[in-house]
Amino acid sequence: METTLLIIKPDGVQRGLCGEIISRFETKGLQIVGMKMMTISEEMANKHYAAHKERPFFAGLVRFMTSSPVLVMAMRGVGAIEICRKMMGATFGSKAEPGTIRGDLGVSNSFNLIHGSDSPEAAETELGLFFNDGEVQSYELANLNWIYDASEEL
Ligand code: D4T
Repeated sequence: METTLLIIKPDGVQRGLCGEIISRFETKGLQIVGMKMMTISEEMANKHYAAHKERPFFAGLVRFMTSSPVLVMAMRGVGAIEICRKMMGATFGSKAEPGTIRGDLGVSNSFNLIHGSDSPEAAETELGLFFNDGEVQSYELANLNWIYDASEEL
């Protein structure tokens, strides 16, 4: 099992797309193990997007991510990191494939609705940044045996 960090960005919250986006992950068979609404501070946004510090879009990205509340989620499943990234689609809404969240729900390149960790290392760091101890839950999914074929995936 992997746990990944997802953020429904300010545009997703403001456009009323939280339910639609969460529903896609739930119906896929992923398990929500953490969720909270928060307004990201400038300090947090700087940390989260530190890798992009020198990029020309960095200031706008930090302004956008701190402009309005976001919904932060911890999502768990076998291969959850890659599955979520695929479901999100390519970075730019204008380029993302139909069937993906960004491809179906947006056209903007900077307002791209959702963030998802892109590696196990990033997931660990980002979960630590956005969730405090005890905020990510551990519980058994009642229908786990119908989501995974226990003889193969687990
Ligand atoms: P995040 O990190 O938000 O999940 O997005 P991606 O992993 O898909 O894309 P990224 O890290 O390359 O970019 C982070 C964030 O910056 C915005 N952005 C990106 C932008 O406004 N202009 C650009 O040219 C790029 C490359 C969009 C996502």
